[in-house]
Amino acid sequence: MTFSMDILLTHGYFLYEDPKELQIMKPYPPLGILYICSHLRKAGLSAEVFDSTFSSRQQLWDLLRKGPPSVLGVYANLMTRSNVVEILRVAKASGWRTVVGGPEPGAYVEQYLAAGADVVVIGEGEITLEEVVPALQAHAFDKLDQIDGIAFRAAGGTVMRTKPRAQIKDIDAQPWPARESIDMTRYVEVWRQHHGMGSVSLITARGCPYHCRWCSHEVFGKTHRRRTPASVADELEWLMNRYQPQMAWMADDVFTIHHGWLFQYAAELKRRGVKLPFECISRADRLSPQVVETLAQMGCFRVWIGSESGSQRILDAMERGVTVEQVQTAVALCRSAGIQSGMFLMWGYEGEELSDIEATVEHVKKSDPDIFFTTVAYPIKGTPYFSDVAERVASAKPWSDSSDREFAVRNRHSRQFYRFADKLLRSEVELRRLGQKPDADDTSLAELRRGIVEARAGLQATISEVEA
Ligand code: B12
Ligand code: SF4
Repeated sequence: MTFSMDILLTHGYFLYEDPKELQIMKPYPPLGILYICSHLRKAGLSAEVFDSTFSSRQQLWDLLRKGPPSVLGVYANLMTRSNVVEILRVAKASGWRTVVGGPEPGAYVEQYLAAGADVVVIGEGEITLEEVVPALQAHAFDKLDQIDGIAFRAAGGTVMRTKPRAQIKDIDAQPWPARESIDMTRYVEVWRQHHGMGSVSLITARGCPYHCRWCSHEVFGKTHRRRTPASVADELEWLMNRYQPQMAWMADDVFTIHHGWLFQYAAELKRRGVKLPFECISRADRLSPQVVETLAQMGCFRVWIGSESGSQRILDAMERGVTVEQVQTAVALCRSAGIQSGMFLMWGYEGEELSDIEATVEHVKKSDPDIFFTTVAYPIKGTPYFSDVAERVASAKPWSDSSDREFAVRNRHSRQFYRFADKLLRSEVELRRLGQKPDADDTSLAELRRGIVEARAGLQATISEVEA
């Protein structure tokens, strides 16, 4: 990597240090910093990316210490906080000027500044960095107050926040992510080796206008901007020619959000004779029969649906804007079109009672998705859900060593309670599946029934245990 650069961009995700991720082995490139990199290059700045995914922190430390120091930009999300804090520490000790951005720092401005960031970028990074980089290079800290969309510590130590940065109007005019600045082939290869299919990712839009109370809107607010179908098709075709993937992940928040756009995009791919299997995320209410049929024709093989709960009362409390029946219908539609469905479920949202947990179990049994994942709700700072429970949020560890995922919400049921909820769900769903097979083995069925009895007894036994 050459060192006469205006900015080095990196992120705090080290795949080889994460035993869980090593089992999953489904890495995707950090599109945010790649978008920033291509933008800054187009603006005439020399930008490089140190992609931590396949590297070690020692390699990054060596690079930072070797210098010469310039400006370092680090992407941070809630999972990478402790790594980013360490990166900032090493960078500052080696004389770098530092900027952080991404979905987390805007919610923790004071903490990131205290951890060594000279500037926190709030919202989209492209235009803001175009202005921040020359200012930091020139050590013109007194000019920072003229740059929109940032927070920094002014002389005297007070934290200053400037006006919000206006969003980029025409996202199609932006250059595509600078994938050539990282070892993109390795991502595709890792996928191919572990899953038999090389995969690439791309986004077709920025921002989601819905308002699920636990979801972070830190970067794009509740806006929505789309690319044109032709531009997305161009990028997909380029990716196919350049990396020969067997599949793609459309990494949008809600790929099916705009039906008119989706039909145009499908027509564009058909006109070009382009078809690449893909997976995507959708809301259940954005999956009509025509949409599902179109997805199938385009090569979609799996749709991930945020189902969250089988209790309408809880979905309404989340302001999810979706009904339990819509989720069940969406899964059935996918099945009939030959598309797999994956469900995300959440335990422990405010107000959830045992009866809501039972409703979720019934809902998953009835829907019968191909795969489902559960998580215990965690309040991300900056979300309405966080504000709802802020007075009861507690962290056992210091900020720099923890994440919002580890928050305990005082007076909520204990972790053990939700482990029983999980066991109940998994055993009930498995029993239903196995019970439908004529050759089901009696011992396995008996074991699952035992598991269900144990889980229900566990739920009763722990119902009065709460998080402290
Ligand atoms: C794709 C995706 C994933 C993918 C892949 C990530 C990847 N490598 O691409 C996978 C499935 C792995 C994933 C996992 C997780 N994700 Co995710 N993911 C997304 C998603 C949908 C799109 C990311 C993306 O490409 N965005 C497009 C680019 C253009 O936006 P961007 O990255 O935000 O970048 C812009 C700005 O942030 C800023 N910026 C970015 N980097 C930098 C750096 C500097 C220096 C500066 C100044 C600015 C800056 O400028 C960029 C361009 O404008 C986002 C939601 C979203 N729409 O962004 C959630 C999101 C980032 N994920 C989120 C979460 C919670 C997770 C998980 C914790 C989920 C879980 N329970 O396991 C894990 C954590 C994984 C990890 N170890 O880091 C949250 C993060 C919330 C937070 N406060 O941190 C988000 C925001 C979803 C949400 N609305 O809640 N995720
Ligand atoms: S959870 Fe999904 S649909 Fe809801 S606001 Fe977030 S991105 Fe939008």
